[in-house]
Amino acid sequence: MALDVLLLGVGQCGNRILDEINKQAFGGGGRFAKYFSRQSFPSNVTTIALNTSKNDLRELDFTKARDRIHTPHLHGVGANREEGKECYKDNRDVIFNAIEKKDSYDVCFIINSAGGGTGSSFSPLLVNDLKERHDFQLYNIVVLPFRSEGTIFLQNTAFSLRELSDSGSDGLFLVDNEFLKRSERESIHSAYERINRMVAERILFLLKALDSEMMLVTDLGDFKTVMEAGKGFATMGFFDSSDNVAISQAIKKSLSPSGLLFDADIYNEAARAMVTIQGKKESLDMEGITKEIDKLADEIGHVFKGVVVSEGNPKILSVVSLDDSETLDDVYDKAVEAIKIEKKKKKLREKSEEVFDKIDGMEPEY
Ligand SMILES: Nc1nc2c(ncn2[C@@H]2O[C@H](COP(=O)(O)OP(=O)(O)OP(=O)(O)O)[C@@H](O)[C@H]2O)c(=O)[nH]1
Ligand SMILES: [Mg+2]
Repeated sequence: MALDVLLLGVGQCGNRILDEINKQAFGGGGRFAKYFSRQSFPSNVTTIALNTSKNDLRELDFTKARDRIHTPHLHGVGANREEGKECYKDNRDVIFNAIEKKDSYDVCFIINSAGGGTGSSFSPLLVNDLKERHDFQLYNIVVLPFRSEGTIFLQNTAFSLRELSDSGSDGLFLVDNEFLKRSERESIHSAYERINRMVAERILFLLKALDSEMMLVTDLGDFKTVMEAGKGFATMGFFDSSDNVAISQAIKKSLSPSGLLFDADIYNEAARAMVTIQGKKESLDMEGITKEIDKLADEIGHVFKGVVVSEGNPKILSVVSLDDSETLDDVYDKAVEAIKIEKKKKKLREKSEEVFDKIDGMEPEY
């Protein structure tokens, strides 16, 4: 039985990643593929893009018009999470009418940035409401800002992650723009596109890993057990292998910094893991796979293993829940500084109003 999956992309970042998922699922068949081709998802996937900004929604190329839900608020909420929360509450019915067109799902992923206003404020409330009304598993995919993006984005990140963690979510996958950026020369636009491609590829692989009917596969139960461990945060690793890479090496690569979406010291910070390998039969050295996974389990604890026979050289997806995170600690230290700066500025603003007091009771003389 195929899984029923709900993918929600909220705010600009979430919308774009969702659109990239749709693009890859359609086989990248060009701008108009949505009009004639069928999604090649293994599961029954419903995709919904939610945004306060009509323009952001209009930009999407691969997400059907009926899957785009507009909850109007100017051109977005301008990174103001309080306005975002109000807007969510005003539009709850519209949102749930779209989501509940279908009776039920097995699992849901909500994708958004932590730094912006719309996605970061909608998603904790959405999780709360969804968990109250349904009993499917629900995970968040949250994109952390470049650290240079400013105080408001950092402050939003800190509060949004805390709210998500209290919302009843079954786990948060972190995607770190800062960690994934390359050189200063790469434009922000191409960095976004590259990062979005990475995230989309991993999510599609994960759906395949959870929804395969072969032997030795990982399933939604294994995934749940991995995500239940640790502090509720997780990273995802990936490696697309070529001919002359040994499988043990490929597994290691998927867990190395070049494969991860969020920086983690796997051997010290991991709680549990799930490693799924997909590739042509001849390339799947089962002994090598078992040996490497056992070694990993010795280091970090339980590791679920899945093997899916398909075409091409081996591809590896690693899902790792985390007990600790030095990177996240650092984000919160920076957020505290950011909040202090904003506080100081607010005080200054209040003070600057006093300048008008100087002419209280006076009139212009001509
Ligand atoms: N990886 C990635 N990050 C993005 C993308 N678009 C925006 N971001 C990041 O998301 C944060 C900004 O949040 P947005 O998602 O644009 O904000 P929003 O949810 O639309 O909220 P408002 O615009 O404030 O209403 C920043 O940290 C950006 O770096 C994208 O396409 N890919
Ligand atoms: Mg926006």
